[in-house]
Amino acid sequence: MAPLITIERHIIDQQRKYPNATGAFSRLLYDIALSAKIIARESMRAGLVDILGSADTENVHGEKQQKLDIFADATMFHMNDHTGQLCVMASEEQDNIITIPDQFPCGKYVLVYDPLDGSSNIDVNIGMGTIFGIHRKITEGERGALEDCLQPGHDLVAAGYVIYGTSTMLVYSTGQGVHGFTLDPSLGEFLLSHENMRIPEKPLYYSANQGNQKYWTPGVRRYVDWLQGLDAPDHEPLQARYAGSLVSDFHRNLLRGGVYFYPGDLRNPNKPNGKLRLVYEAAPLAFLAEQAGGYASDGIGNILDIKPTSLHQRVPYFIGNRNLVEQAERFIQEYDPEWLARYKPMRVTVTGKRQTATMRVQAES
Ligand code: AHM
Ligand code: MG
Repeated sequence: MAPLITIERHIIDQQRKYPNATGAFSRLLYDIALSAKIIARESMRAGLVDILGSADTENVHGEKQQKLDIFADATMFHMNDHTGQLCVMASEEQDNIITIPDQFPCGKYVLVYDPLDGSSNIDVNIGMGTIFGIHRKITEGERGALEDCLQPGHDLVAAGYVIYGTSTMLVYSTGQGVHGFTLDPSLGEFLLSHENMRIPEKPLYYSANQGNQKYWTPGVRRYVDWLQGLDAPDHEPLQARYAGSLVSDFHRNLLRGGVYFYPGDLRNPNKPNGKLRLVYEAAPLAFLAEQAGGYASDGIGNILDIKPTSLHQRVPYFIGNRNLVEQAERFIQEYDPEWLARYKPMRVTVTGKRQTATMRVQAES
């Protein structure tokens, strides 16, 4: 019988590679996995208990929150507020940073998360996910601050997601490859099922909300034509698949190859940034994509090089096989001068720093 590797064992095995590790980082990952199990259990019962449907409240983006959103948000917070590993958190569902309650000690890590991504799918039983990113504390003082949460993706020390689909999976990376674990409901354990995940070289799919095509820029429209093999005799068309749930769409493309995109558009001249949030969604998955041999871009350059200037900043997003994402950049560069003139994110390019940050935390944690 092949040995069963639980996520706990995997985390401990990784930690053993670093003689100076104190275990703080490993415990943080363990607590996130435990939060995921609780959210998974609750989402499996959606429809059976009084958890389905809207909670009649709005989040910071003016969107209606679902009850399961609130549950997932509270679970992430309560499973991580008291452990002494974190100095601050930020959630897509909260207006401001989440401080650690005064009665609990603070640690050296920062947790950013989208507790339930794709939650518009709750009522129709389509997969959703939790996305998380972990940074190191960079500010002085015991308690964390906003600046700790506004770090570029290339300073992430770990990132991951949980997908609540036909099975529940947790996929994470600490900068040493991407590893996937499937929840065995009978054991209540995440078991290693996908070691060293790599995006297949030959992609199968593209994923986008084509209902928005009317608002897309000329470059993005040409890009979709190219993905479909139009005017590209050497290029086989990709198949379209869109769940409307970023984690599900990303996970499929991670396993099968492809590109997901949610571009900026010209609908609102003052907001050319698309829909997805840099801190909670775009950067953590970009970190995973790079670790799996892929790439994520805002249409201009690496998502990981964008310095967030606000907690809920949105970014245009292209993620998946590197060649597919770079092709989007080429079309945008050539055909979208109007949009390029309006979209000006802050970039911090620090060659070589990405690896250094990861290695630093591995060595010190
Ligand atoms: P959410 O965090 O409020 O769920 O929004 C993010 C979701 C993504 O999961 C998904 O890819 C996208 O929004 C779908 O948006 P649309 O319905 O506009 O296609
Ligand atoms: Mg989301």
